[in-house]
Order: sequence, then structure tokens, then C-alpha cells
Amino acid sequence: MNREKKTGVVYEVYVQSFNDSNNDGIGDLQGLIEKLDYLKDLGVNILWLTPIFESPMVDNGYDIADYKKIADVYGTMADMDELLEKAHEKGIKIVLDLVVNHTSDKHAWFEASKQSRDNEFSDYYIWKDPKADGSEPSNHGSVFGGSAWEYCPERNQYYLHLFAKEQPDLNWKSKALREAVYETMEFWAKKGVDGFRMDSISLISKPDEFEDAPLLDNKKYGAYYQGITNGEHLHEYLHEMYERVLKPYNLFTIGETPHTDVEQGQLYVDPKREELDMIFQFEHMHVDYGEYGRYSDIAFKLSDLRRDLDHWQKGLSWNSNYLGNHDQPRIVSRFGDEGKYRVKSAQMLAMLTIMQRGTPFVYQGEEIGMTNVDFKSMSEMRDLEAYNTYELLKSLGVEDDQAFAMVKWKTRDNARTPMQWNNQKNAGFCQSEPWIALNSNYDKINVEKDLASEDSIYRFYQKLIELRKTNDVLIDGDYQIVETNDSDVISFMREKDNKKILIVLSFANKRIKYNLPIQFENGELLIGNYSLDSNELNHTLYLQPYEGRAYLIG
Ligand code: ISL
Ligand code: CA
Repeated sequence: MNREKKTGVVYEVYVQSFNDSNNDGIGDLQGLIEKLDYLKDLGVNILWLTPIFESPMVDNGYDIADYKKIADVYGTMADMDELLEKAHEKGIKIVLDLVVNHTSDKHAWFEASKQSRDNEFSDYYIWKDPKADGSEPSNHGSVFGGSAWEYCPERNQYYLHLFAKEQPDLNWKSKALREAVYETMEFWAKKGVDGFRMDSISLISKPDEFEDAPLLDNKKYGAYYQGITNGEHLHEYLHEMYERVLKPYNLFTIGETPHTDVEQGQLYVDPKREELDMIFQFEHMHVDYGEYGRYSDIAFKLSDLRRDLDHWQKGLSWNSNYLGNHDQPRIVSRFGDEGKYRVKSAQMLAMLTIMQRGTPFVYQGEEIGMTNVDFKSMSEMRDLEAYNTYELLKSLGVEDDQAFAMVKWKTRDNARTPMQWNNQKNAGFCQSEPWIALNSNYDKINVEKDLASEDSIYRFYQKLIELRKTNDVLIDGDYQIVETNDSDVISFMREKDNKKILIVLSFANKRIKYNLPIQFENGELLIGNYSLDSNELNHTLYLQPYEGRAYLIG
């Protein structure tokens, strides 16, 4: 990966909730263009846009009906061209979401594919005959609930959908399909798009035969990924894509790789193999999974988070560093403290995101410490996964109240409410009714307020991003874990050309005494989220709640 790619800081824009320019309640491309200076001032230089293409929006645009058309609600192709031009003028790159594990069932390819077994698009999707008794070809369940197979009378066959039934999986075995995908990528690259975030890319290579997966506890179906993730031809396809489009257009690439371990992960990012620049791994997202998987309402343990992050920092030649995104709850609510120590904990988490080795990813709203939402009922949620999960939990015998509490805590909608720009109507996001209600705390948490204060979360992100830009050691310096005991602290050292930076982050909500487990001669504070009497490093540190410090070590 070239140096320019390594220096970037990415900001994920959840377009429908970022900024609405025409007051239909939905964020759009013109809304984003209006805020480019805001993003440039923050210091980020790569924007990843969640899908903006024609879509029935069953899964908020992750069900694409036309890869080359901008959805009307987001604007026009002219708006997209304008975004590219204005972003590039400001030195900002644009990365699109490439959702090619599946399409919408309204995509022309699927409309044709389902007609018959012998047309040009017949094998663009994964079709299988029923079992002898007419039932599904295998017991695989889908991510959003129910079987991963849907029957289609026209073909007397089932098609595979690892996600919703409106998201049929593409068949990457078909050379024609692969070429159609590469041609689409080329279309955008020629327009000036700088790269792609590749949705669910670890799932694209399907087995020839689907064998039943072991049943999940208490469930009717087998895990959707069993026998599917990191399939036989996956790396062959990615290398082919590299040769065909990624290399010729020098694209920035990040693959989303659910259910991928660190050894498999390195295969994607090893520069010698010529596939992707980086991946989103999920291990640290599982620290608070429990008996009901993702939606269990248990708290994470810091030792687990530390272990998982360390594992990937050591195991991959280049990481992507994220704590939240549009599929996860808000990071300050999940890993910090959304109450009394909201500002301090959000700043400390920013240090974790930006100072580890790899490319940092900031999700919209993180830079002002947006929190989870106090949903009062299911009807305030919009995500199909929330509804499906609620029903699933109840079918497993969980009481209504408890099922609601679990969904409320983890629903993806926590991160999908509109960006809070100011304390005016609808937080300045739009003038009409927004597609999903705002988090009611926008009078206290908003951009305008953060911009007005030197000590805000936004200002702290700004400083950290600047610090990373001006200190090579924070970009590709080595990473070494410092704290390995079961304490309240995550601590690691970055080192390059004899320059060392020590990062110490407290996750305790009270004052703690912390003895550094390393020897050093002297250290000078580079950045921290509390003001200190002395900037010199002592062996024993008294850390305030959620305090984060970075020292330059002599
Ligand atoms: O978040 C998860 C489970 O709740 C993941 O398994 C998630 O489904 C997986 O990371 C894939 O996510 C991506 O593809 C989905 C889409 O709904 C998500 O928004 C997207 O990030 C289907 O396209
Ligand atoms: Ca709009």
C-alpha cells in the first residue's frame, strides 16, 4: 500500500442522516456538499459514503437495484459529479460502498434471472433445487431472520439470500457476473471515484454444495456463514478484481469481512498478494455478544477488548481502526460513558481510534460524542433487523419488555438518527419531518456547541488528526502492547526511527493509580484530555475518569 493511502483518515457518512438540503426529511448529496468545509476543518481526507444508488430501501440502500443510478432521494448524477469535483478541490477523496455480495430483488439482473433456467442472467444468482421433499436446499438461516432460501415458482428452485429475501446473493462463479461487477467499478472509477468499501466481501465465494450447518442454540436454522465465509475462490476473485480495476485506477479499498480470523484476514491485505488495502474485522465487536448473539444485553470487559485489538494490531500488516459504524451502537454509550463522563470518554476513545497502527475510521457524529437513543417503543425504530430480532427473541421465550430492552441497546438505529448540527428545529438537519426521529438530546449535543468550545470532543478529534498527520510514528510506526494485566487501562507504544509515543487510556469511571510496567528515561506529554500540573511522565500515574494521555518518550 502506498504512503498516500496510509496517511488518510476516513470519515463514514451515513448519507440519509447527514444533512438534508431540500427538506424532504432525508439527507442527500447536496446536503453533504454543503458540509464539505466542516469535514475538511475536522481534518479527515477520505469520505466513505453508504450506498447512494437506486434502491427499494428495504435495507437502507444495501439492496441496490441499479449500480449506475443515484437514488432520487439522494440527488442526481450531476450532484454526484459536483460532489466529486468539490471534494477533490479540497483534497478530499470519495469512497463508495460496493455492495456486490447481493443485489436488490428489483435489480434487472434478478428480474431476468428468476424468469427461467436458460437466459443470459440465469446463473447470476445462487439457485438450487429443492430437497426431495420440496424443502430448502440447506438449513442456513439468514442474517435478518428466517431461512436463507426463498422459493421461486417460475424456476421451481430456491435462491439464496444471506440477508433479507429482497437481497438475493450474486453468483461469483459466473464470469459474466464478475465482469459486470468490474465494469460497474470501472464506470465509477472513470468518473473520479477514489475507492470502494466492499460490503460483506468475505461472503462472495459460495460452495458448490450447501451442507447443513450445525443448529445454533435454541434455533431452527444453522449459522448463515457456515461453510460460506472465506470460500474456496474468494482470493482468486479479489486478485482478478485487483488486476482488472483496482490496480489500473489506483483505488483505495477496504473489505468488510464478517467471520474472518486474523490469519485469513492477512491474506486479504498482504501487499504481495495484490488484493485489498485493508479490511474491517469484527472480533472486537463481539466483546459484548452473549447467549442471544449480538443483541444480548451484557456489558463488555476491558480485558476482552484489549486482547482482541492487540491480536489484530499484531496480526495484520495494516489495520483499519474503528469502534463504531452504521451497524453498531454509538461508541460513547457502548465503550465509554454517555452520562457524566461523555466528553472525557469520547475523547479517550478518539485516542484509541486514531493512535493505533492503521487507518482510522470516524463514524459521523462520533466527533461530537453522539449517544445511543432512548427509544420508547419499537415503532420509533426503522431498521428491519430491529423488528426481526424483536420477533425472534420473543419466539425464543424472552418476555416483551426484555426483548425490547435488548433490541433498544444494540439496534443499528442508535447510530442512524440525524446528525446534530445545532439546537434549532430538528437539530438543523431538515425543516420537515425526518425519516427517523432525532435523538432528543440535540439541545445539549450538537456541532455548533462543539465548534464554540476549545475543549470539545470535536476540537480534540481535530488535534488528534493533526497530530497523526505531523508524526510519522503515529502513521506507520511499530505497535507494541504495554499493559497486559487485567487493569482498567489500555496502553501501547508506537515507535519509528527511535521516536516513541506511549499511549495510556483509562476506562475507569473513577480516579485510579496506575504503575507503568515499562522503564523509560523521560517523557513529555503530547496530548491528553485533562490539563495536568506537570507534563513530565512519572512512573506512577494518577488517572482521572476516562483519562487518555500520549507521551513522547525520550
Ligand atoms: O452487523 C451485523 C449483524 O448484525 C453484521 O453481521 C452485518 O450484517 C454484516 O457486517 C454485513 O453488513 C453489511 O451488509 C449488510 C447491511 O445490512 C449492513 O448495513 C452492511 O454494513 C447487508 O448488505
Ligand atoms: Ca433531502
